[in-house]
Amino acid sequence: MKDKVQISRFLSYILRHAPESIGLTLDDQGWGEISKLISLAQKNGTALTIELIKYVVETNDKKRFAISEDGLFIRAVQGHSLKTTIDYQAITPPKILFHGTATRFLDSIFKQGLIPNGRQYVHLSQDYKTAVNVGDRHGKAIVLTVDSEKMFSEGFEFYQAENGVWLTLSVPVKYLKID
Ligand code: HQG
Repeated sequence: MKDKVQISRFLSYILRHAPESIGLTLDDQGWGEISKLISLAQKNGTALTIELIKYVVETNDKKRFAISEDGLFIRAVQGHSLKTTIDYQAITPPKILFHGTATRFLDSIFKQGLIPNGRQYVHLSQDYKTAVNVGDRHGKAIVLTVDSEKMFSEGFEFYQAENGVWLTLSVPVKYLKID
């Protein structure tokens, strides 16, 4: 049986990026039927049970997934590259937000601004340490400060996923500062 981390990765891949890879269909809010997910995953050689899925969802370090109130559906709460996902509600962001990246991306970022790069949104965090961890995944981490207050006052929309991750479509260079 796969361990918790492997299952979380599998669910991330299926629910954020490629449900069709196992033949699963998600609705326009990103929900997939758990019973179908289990049977399709089985055919794909990944043994899942409802108990295992619930356990992974509940204990997930970043609360990446949510199960519907009726217990029948599951979705990823952020991180999608799929176009049809969640209608997040635009809300007022904190004054500043952080984006962790790798030093090797800085030249490009300070030319183009932050772009989603395959995902639907640029991911930001309220917490500095989280940004360092996100940056570490890509190389030598560096944290950028985003002037979200100014962006918001100039018409940019911000969203917050259920797990606290902040999302916006892009961040132009003028709102970015190296921490
Ligand atoms: C970079 C994880 C060059 C951007 C994390 C990042 C997060 C540019 C990379 C979530 C650029 C995309 C998302 C530009 C942005 N030129 N590079 N103009 N604009 N980039 O993985 O934010 O564990 O798609 O800085 O914790 O690293 O999966 O995004 O380095 O919350 O749940 O392009 O994924 O969560 O990388 O991470 P990613 P991210 P999970």
